[in-house]
Amino acid sequence: MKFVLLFSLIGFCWAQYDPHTTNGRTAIVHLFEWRWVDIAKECERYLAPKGFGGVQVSPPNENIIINNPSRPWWERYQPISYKLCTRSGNENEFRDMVTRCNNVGVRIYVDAVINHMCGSGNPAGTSSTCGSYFNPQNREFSAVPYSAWDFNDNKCNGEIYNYNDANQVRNCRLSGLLDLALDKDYVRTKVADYMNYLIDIGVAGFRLDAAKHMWPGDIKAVLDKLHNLNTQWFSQGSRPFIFQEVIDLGGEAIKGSEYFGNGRVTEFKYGAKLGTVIRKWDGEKMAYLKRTGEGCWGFVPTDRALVFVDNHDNQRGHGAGGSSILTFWDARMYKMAVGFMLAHPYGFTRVMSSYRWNRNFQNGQDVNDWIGPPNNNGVTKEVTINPDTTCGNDWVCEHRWRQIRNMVAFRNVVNGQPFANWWDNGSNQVAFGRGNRGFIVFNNDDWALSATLQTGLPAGTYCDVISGDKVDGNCTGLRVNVGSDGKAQFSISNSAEDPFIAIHAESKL
Ligand code: QV4
Ligand code: CA
Repeated sequence: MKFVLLFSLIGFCWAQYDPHTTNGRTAIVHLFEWRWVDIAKECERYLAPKGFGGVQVSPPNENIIINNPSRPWWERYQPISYKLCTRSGNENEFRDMVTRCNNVGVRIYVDAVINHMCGSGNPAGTSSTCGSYFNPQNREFSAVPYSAWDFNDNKCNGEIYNYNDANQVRNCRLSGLLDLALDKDYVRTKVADYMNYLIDIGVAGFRLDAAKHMWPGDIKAVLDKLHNLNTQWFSQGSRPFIFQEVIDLGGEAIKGSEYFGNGRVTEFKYGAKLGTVIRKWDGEKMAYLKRTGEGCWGFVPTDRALVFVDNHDNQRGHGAGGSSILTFWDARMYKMAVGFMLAHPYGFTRVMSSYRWNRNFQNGQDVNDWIGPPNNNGVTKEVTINPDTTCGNDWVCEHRWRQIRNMVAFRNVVNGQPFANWWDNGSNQVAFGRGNRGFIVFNNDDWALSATLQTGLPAGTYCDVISGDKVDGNCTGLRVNVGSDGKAQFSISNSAEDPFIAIHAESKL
């Protein structure tokens, strides 16, 4: 009996930190602004076979339609109701996506915008993706319904100005967005009903948008109302996976650790640091990455961290991280950063998948940072797939880049293996392994790397999964010969297309 109790307790305490991926898959992809029909297809044709654990989808609930500027991506962060209709699709398409993805072992995580409704300055009307009526002036959202009683105007009648005042950060309006009174059971119940509707459809968990702007206790009150996951795809008693968007780079009243009781927390310091190091700014060197993780840099503990190189905000100058953040626009450095993140054991990892837009920098600011997804007169374009497996219609599909796709597989192969065999040249040439299952080498110096390194791997010939693939018992890219002593010779030119090499147990010939 005692053993059973212990087991259930362990199971219980892991609950909301566990992404519930199938066969221990270790990374999810944010298919930002993708349509539900395209995500369903991507689960079946790509994400399942390539070992992706799941997909973070854009907010599926009804949002305001903004026409000035023309349909910005951020209109989806201004809820009008919890009806499932947006530019990504309708409820039937959402249901079909969740079912088809779950059926091939790929989870769906919903971006839940529950701190607020639309901006206070918008005109009343039915300019919304489901046509529901709303009136920001009198706080009326008739399709929920919400009224003035359900907002925080009596606690704070203004915007957040001082991020050192926890009360302001939680009770005032973030960028003028009408702030919900999540201390009220009526509001908590409306939010929980929305999330339970999604849970019953089959989603595996949630990204809690603007979590910093909600009291941890109010979030917990909502989470306590949530159903267990749908037993059609999840084991009995599974709790929704929760990761909270809390931007904490230090120096503010709100700390990410306040939210650990509710679930994981986004660690923005990770992408900011990695970007600075790989850009070699501020005298940073990759050799300093030897002690990455909570120990050395005050990061969120690895079992509470949701980590990423860039996200939909900071890839376009919104949110946190500043100019050090690496994105698909800086492809060569970006692949190194994503490769490092996926090879290192720290955190639960999320890969960004973006669309291109025509950036227009004026005084260092991209004045086109608002531009929404590729579209025809507001209708989001299909994700077309080219013969070379890249995406068309201006979808970037970073998750389909060989170097990134193969590092997602690398992370699965080495899952559970310890960080080992670190080597560096005191500058920007570094290498490390994961037990006896994987090894990676980077050359980010301005001269060639040539070194014989202890990989920790069994003797044999391995295909480098950065320069190519293992196909029909052959390597389409570089080969690495590991001797019986586990050592291998590595040469990486500093002008190589991708100046890093990665090998693992499943790329062995
Ligand atoms: C404007 C004025 C306000 C005025 C208001 C009146 O600036 O002073 O009171 O009108 O209506 C858009 C516009 C913004 C506008 C606002 C409300 O950009 O100018 O205010 O709408 O009308 C995204 C975008 C925001 C966008 C918002 C809502 O980044 O620009 O605001 O969506 O459409 C902090 C938070 C963090 C947050 C980050 C961006 O701690 O939680 O800022 N990140 C999340 C999401 C992000 C989203 C929000 C939160 C809000 O990742 O994408 O903001 O849901 O760091
Ligand atoms: Ca709030």
